[in-house]
Amino acid sequence: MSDLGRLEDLPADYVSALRAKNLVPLWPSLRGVLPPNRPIPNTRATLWRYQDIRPLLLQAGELTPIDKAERRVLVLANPGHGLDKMQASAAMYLGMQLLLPGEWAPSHRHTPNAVRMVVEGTGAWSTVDGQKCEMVRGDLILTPTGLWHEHGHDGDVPVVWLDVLDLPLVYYLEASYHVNGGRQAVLPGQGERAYGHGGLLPTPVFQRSTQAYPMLRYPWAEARAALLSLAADRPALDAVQITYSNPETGGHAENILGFYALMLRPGQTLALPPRSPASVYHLIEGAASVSVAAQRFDLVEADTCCAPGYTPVTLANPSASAPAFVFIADETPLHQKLGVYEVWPAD
Ligand code: 1HN
Repeated sequence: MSDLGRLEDLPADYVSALRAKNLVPLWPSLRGVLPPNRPIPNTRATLWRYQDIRPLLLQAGELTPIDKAERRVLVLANPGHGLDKMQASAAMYLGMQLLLPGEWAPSHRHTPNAVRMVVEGTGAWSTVDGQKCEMVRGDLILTPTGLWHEHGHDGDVPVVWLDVLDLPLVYYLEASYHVNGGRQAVLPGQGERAYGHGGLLPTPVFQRSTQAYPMLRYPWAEARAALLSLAADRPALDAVQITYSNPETGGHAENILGFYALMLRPGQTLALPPRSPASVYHLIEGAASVSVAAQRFDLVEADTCCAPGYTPVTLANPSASAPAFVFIADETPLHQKLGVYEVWPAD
């Protein structure tokens, strides 16, 4: 492979003449935008410990009232992208949000898709598209693009959740904006109950739902039970993993990011092959190590880490007796839709 010409190899007045006409030569930058054999990610393997986040988040609760914050969030920023970019990866944003008893985070809707993974506390709820979703540790609550959402808290302890959004991508597309609204009318019934029984879909007069997002709350009790029965039924299965899916289409729950729960059996080590999407690991229950290439993070409950794409990730459960439960978010639906999804053989 020959070295390509550098910008400095060109006469300065030629480069100026180009720039004056909004033109630039490709060849000095070609290897940067198209590196040989593998991408050079900005995303760095990064760990955010809940024990570090929690006191600082509670301090934010004292420093900034909810009406001065709208959403009281500490962003889990990846230093590889620059902290000000508020990115965990190219397409993923992560934040820890605090809602105190009696507080209300007003209704709005926006183009980026969000999900909440509830981390601690009880008594809070998120109303999405008129569905009042109770927030219980480990629950996944969707806030898909364009749907009204607000959060409230009728309990008496702080509630914290992890927000995962595709904000960096939607912002990059210059498509990110929000609209404020008034308090939503709460519709009767609990959306997830209608889809809470495997393979059985509501079909009034033989009609399937035409809602783009028919299910908004995925209770942790259901996901955990599904993982335990999968593990019990298939003792030889390595990856005891479920995908949070749209029950009407069978596809991913949201269009851009993918969401999964994984159970590691006691003592299990699970090697994942390098895949093109970046990924995020949040420990719901138990203990787990996440090794990203040569870097290893030992997660305790509520810790979160991320891995760049095209990198092998190995998960391990150090406990000899208890399973570990990990929530995973990644960029798989996006990569698949764009046709750039790849799985590489493990080295
Ligand atoms: C947002 O609307 C929420 O509704 C949380 O709770 C985090 C981060 C960026 C943009 C919008 C929420 C957000 C957000």
